[in-house]
Amino acid sequence: MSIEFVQGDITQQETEAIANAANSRLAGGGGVDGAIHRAGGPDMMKELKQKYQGCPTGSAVITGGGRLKAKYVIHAVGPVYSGKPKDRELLTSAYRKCLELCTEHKIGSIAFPSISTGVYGYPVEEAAPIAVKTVSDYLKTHSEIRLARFVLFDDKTFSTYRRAYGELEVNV
Ligand code: AR6
Repeated sequence: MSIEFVQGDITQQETEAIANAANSRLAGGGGVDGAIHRAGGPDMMKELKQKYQGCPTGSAVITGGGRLKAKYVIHAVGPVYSGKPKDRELLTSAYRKCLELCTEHKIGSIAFPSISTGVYGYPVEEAAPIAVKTVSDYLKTHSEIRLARFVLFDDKTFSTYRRAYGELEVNV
């Protein structure tokens, strides 16, 4: 199994799938969601509207990637940070659902943004260990996914994820 961390723009990734940090109305928005819809073109929103009536927090749905290099986009809905224990559960299940959709659709590589740590206010120091552990645990038991890559936009987010992965390795 392979987990990678890169700093950059997720819309440029050539993994088979990229994950999006969407909202439960699947209505598009700012941040990474806006960037993915702009780069992917209007077919993605059309498909979302045709196939799904929103998506609960902590879950995810899949569409084609439109004009992106990635064949699929997995639209995940992370929690709006509340400081309650439920946040962790919902963030874990958002990442997990993305990975389950990969298994279901025979997708061997996926790139993730840092779900919930922008507009949704989840402190990156808290979110990074949850994200990294959830993905790492899944990959250990699902060899069909050969690559999970975290694509982090800014320096602080990138270094926090790298550190979280280092600490995870120490603890296993
Ligand atoms: N590539 C990778 N990461 C990015 C990119 C990019 N092109 N652009 C931003 N980020 P956010 P959320 C980072 O706010 O907190 C939207 O309006 C960003 O720096 O995009 O889950 C949706 O429609 C941050 O580290 O997602 C929802 O309403 C991370 O992506 C809401 O925001 C996530 O920030 C979801 O909020």
